[in-house]
Amino acid sequence: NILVIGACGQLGSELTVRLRQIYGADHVIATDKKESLDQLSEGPFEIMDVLDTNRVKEILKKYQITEVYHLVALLSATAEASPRFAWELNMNSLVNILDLAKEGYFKRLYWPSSIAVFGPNTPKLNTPQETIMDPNTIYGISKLAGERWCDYYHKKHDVDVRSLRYPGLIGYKSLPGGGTTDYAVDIYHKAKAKQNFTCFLGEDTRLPMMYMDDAVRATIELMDAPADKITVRSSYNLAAMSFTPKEIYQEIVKHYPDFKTSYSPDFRQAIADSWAQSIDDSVAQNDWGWKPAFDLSKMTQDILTNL
Ligand code: VAH
Repeated sequence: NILVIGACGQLGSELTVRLRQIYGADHVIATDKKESLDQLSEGPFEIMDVLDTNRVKEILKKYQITEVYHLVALLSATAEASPRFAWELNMNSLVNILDLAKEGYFKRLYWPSSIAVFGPNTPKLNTPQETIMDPNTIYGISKLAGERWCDYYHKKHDVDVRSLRYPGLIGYKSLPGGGTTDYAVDIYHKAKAKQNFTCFLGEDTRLPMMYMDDAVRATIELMDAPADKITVRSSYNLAAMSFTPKEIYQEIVKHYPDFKTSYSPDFRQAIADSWAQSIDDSVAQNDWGWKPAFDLSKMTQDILTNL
């Protein structure tokens, strides 16, 4: 059976629904610290604080879990407001889960990293899999440290942990979750609601982005790949597209000619400026056949049709 930790989050809610479609609702146990969501109602749900190791052990045994998706973290902007709690939550939860894998409570672990592991001195264009990484946000520091713990536990204890450095993820089924890339989620809601949009990043801020459908598929394809195909046990670079607030606005205005936007950069501009602008994911393509399906125009079409 599969356990999703953080099932009510932006990624967790969509990943849980997809996993249940593939493996059957009863085989995918959704957990979160807070109450469940309507879209998770057709399968088992448990309230669980990932930092409560005894509670995690109880759930792993109760449902005979073999695979864990540990998705809990404070995202970049939120983490800057609570650095110590973000470090404790993002790091202690991962190390707890890695120890449980090492002790044999389950077989395979997925844990998300991010382009936030790249920093001001990382090459910004076609950022390679192996490169300088000097993140200057607590979120990025916690994801970089987490990658090192994953690689260490794979090499020292043969833990089958797999990870992806997600670009900014854009999904329309949940509201923005405290990420620096979440302007690209909010802009669609505002366009659909016929409201004007104010972007918290400058119009030319280019960032790597990915439609949630692609991110969910990449995650499941990586977890289904044969172990001998996986050459990266820190975290794989993963890419689909890169765009600026101006470019996404110009795509949306094709559908909503009266839609207006303005730009008033805030503290999140400095976070965005420290990150890579485009990602080289050739290692993921070569190891397990990664191929994105959505570009900006196809994503915009899909979101505005379904929102
Ligand atoms: C954030 N959406 O903004 C996340 C992501 C690329 C950044 O990890 O914090």
